[in-house]
Amino acid sequence: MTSTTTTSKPLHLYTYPTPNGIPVAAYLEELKAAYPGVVDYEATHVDLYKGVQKEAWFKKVNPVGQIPALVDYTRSRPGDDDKKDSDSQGFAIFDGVAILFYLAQNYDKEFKFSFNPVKEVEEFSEMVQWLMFTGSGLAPRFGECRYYRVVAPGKGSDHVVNRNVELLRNFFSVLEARLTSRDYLVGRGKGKYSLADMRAWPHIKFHEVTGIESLEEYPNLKAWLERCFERAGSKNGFEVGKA
Ligand SMILES: N[C@@H](CCC(=O)N[C@@H](CS)C(=O)NCC(=O)O)C(=O)O
Repeated sequence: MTSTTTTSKPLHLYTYPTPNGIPVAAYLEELKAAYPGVVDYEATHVDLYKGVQKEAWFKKVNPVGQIPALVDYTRSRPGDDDKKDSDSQGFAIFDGVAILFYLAQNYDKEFKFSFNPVKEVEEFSEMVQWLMFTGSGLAPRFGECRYYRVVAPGKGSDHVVNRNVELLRNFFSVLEARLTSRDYLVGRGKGKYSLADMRAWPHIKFHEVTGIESLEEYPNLKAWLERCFERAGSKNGFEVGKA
């Protein structure tokens, strides 16, 4: 893979099945099933272990050089409308949460997996809060724990390794408490499966690589993970972007 692919599908996802990549694939799968004939996409595997994400062609899609990234071929970048260059075709979005919001705004008009920011002000705000919780807390802490355990074992002091696991456990406990008497993180009653859940569950799914080997002490979290993962969209999304 040395360049972006022009496809017949309106949306093209560049990804790898990591906890940051899976939420976008899972959402696209949910949207595809919920809006048949309206939402469709193709996916390209970006080989993170070969450094494909740092190649020049990919950095035109995501200047940060990371997955996930999405190109929407039904739109163009502001200012690019008159360009003929194929590089300028499509509107590119980087960062998992930004992509989820973009898809919600443009492809989930009935708020099936989101909340109406005007009519459901509190729910929408809570969804943003849990998205931020994962994006700025759970995900980076997960990354640190995995790094010292899988990528660079023995390179971190016991203090650093233990502190990261302790902080991650705290995030697990926050989720455990939130999920008391609820099925999903946000929504009235028992809640509704939304972006907030989609962004978070893949991190919990991979808990073993962080050093938290069992979820037995987090029964609500464990049940929620099973509930989220039993969805076809989750199972399909989990496979997207594999080599
Ligand atoms: N904040 C970003 C983080 C993305 C991220 O960390 N992606 C990782 C994979 S999970 C990646 O591409 N790593 C390869 C690299 O940084 O070179 C997001 O949520 O999209």
